[in-house]
Amino acid sequence: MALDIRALIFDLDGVITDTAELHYQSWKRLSEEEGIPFTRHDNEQLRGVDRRESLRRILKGQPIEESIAQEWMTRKNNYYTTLLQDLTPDNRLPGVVNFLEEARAAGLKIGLGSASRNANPVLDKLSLRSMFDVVGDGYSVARTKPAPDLFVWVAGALGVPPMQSVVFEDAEAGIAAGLEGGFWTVGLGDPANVGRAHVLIRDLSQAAVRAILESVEQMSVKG
Ligand code: B16
Ligand code: MG
Repeated sequence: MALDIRALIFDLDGVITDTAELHYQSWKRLSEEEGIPFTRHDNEQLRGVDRRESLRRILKGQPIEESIAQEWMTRKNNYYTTLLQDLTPDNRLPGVVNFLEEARAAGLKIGLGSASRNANPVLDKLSLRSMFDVVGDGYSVARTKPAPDLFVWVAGALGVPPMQSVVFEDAEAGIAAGLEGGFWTVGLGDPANVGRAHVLIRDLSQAAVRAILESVEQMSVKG
């Protein structure tokens, strides 16, 4: 084998569970209270980027005083954490547990790299926390996606170099972060978002760990 993949690093929202809908409902409530137009289409632009960048995108360049921005983000997060209370293991996306178990059985290390400051409580609600060796979240690094820092932080904590790790992402910002960090990347979902990834899949139920590793090995051989 030309390559020796030793770790898989997963994004949370859009890969392990679909919290994008809950983020949408929370931002929607705030935007209605503040009279800001915000649609489901706008919400797609928030995938994978942190809370401050999400607000910047919602405001579409409109300036805001920082103290007001902080109050709005706190209010939105209160709405979001209230919605998270109803999250259960049924909210795991299809194929997640099988895929993680297959990775574990193959001897791979497993990390999580989420821009969310709520990643740990979300994993707890999904009863998945114990399946990850390392959890990197919105508190782990100063610059989140599309900067590579978060995935590099997770890989470092796992003790595996980026070139021997595969990142799984549903967002353009996440694939950009993975590529910039020198990781192998698997894009889930819409190729309009993740078309730059090395490997494209629909979701984890449509993929086998072995097949992903083989695809990456073949790409590395082709150079
Ligand atoms: P929070 P991921 C991201 O999660 C979401 O995709 C993004 O929409 C959200 O703004 C971000 O987390 C921050 O979330 O407000 O909970 O800190 O895809 O990186 O797992
Ligand atoms: Mg995501």
